[in-house]
Amino acid sequence: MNSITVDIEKLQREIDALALITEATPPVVTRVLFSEADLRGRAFVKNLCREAGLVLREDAVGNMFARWVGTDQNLPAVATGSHIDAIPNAGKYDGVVGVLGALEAIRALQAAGFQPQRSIELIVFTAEEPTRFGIGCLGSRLLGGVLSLERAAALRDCAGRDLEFWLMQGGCAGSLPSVKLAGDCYAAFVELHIEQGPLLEAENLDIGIVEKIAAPSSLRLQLTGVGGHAGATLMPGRRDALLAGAEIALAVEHAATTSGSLDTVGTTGIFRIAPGAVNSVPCEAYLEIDLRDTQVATRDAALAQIENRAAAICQRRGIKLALQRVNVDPPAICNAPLVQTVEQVCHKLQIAATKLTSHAYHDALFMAPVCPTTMIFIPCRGGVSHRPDEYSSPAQIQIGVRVLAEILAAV
Ligand code: HGY
Ligand code: MN
Ligand code: MN
Repeated sequence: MNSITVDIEKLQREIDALALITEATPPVVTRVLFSEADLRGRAFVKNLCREAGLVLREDAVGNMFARWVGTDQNLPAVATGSHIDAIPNAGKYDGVVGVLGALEAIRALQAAGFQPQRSIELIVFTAEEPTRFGIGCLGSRLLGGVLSLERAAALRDCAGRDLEFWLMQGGCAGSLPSVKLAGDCYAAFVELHIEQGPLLEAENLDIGIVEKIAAPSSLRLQLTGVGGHAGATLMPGRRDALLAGAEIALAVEHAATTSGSLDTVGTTGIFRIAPGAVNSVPCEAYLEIDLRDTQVATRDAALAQIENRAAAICQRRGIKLALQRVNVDPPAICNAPLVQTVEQVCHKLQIAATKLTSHAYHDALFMAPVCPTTMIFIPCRGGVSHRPDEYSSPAQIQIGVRVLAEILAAV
């Protein structure tokens, strides 16, 4: 095989082009599951995969698979990939670097004359972001069989539309049970992703090799109080759903900041009220809470504290509380030999790398129980992500793709 050269100019043009496929106004990127922009983004990526001569298929929930067929079909493939869906007000690198960068890693290997023995498969996972149904990693959960078909069928978006409705919108075909991967389908899964944190930049490192992915959880709370006229409803006896929600949001912050662990992070990312008139006492409040930690015990203790506080707050304020645990997931421990292979590649290429824990979750979290898994992180400016000013430089992306190409050839 000749030397591997990453065409970073071509890759950057593709990243920039995909960023223009958005529900928002560029440079803001928003692509929610099976929205018109998400469908255009998927078509854009599929075309690039076809141009690279990859064999495409899509499963019943829209996970996309683009395979470079190897010479030995009996060997399990090596997989890579990430997501192209994006939350509201997002940037253009989260997920996309792991999809278009993986495609460029494959093209670089093709150009170097590499002929894979085991197939190399690029996966574009459906709905890594939780925006549509409130649960993240929908596609990889179903691939790994960790989301029951009953739970999947019961998912609803904020307008009450179910998964079937959105699968129709996405043009998906097939049955949900067919999505689950067979046990020995992949020899390894390696996901390239921006760090979404400050460590690599702060320590002037080029690559992070993920050993562990933090344990995510999320809650949905529907608070029902009693509305009324803002002028005529005196303060004593009010049952203001917004104020109960506000106390709960502060309880989330308190649980996270007093857990004893800096890794406990709690966010009330969605807080809607009704009826939403300045002269009407809020009778409804809807909250979505995201809580994580690298240690399950600490996360679970904080979660229980939040649930208990929410119940007590609503009890005291005469508010009806409907609380749902949307997901409570274990952390993922990445495959040590695979981590070591990435370390050796970085050493061979004289790339400054370190092992680390991912505080963000990724599809790799649900691929880890399926096959040996790790992630390759590249720095992002100021550790910023889930914002339009998210940024990784072409040079940083090029190094990540270069390392990924070596890994795909080495596994
Ligand atoms: O929220 C996360 O950790 C991921 O970026 N979806
Ligand atoms: Mn994200
Ligand atoms: Mn991501």
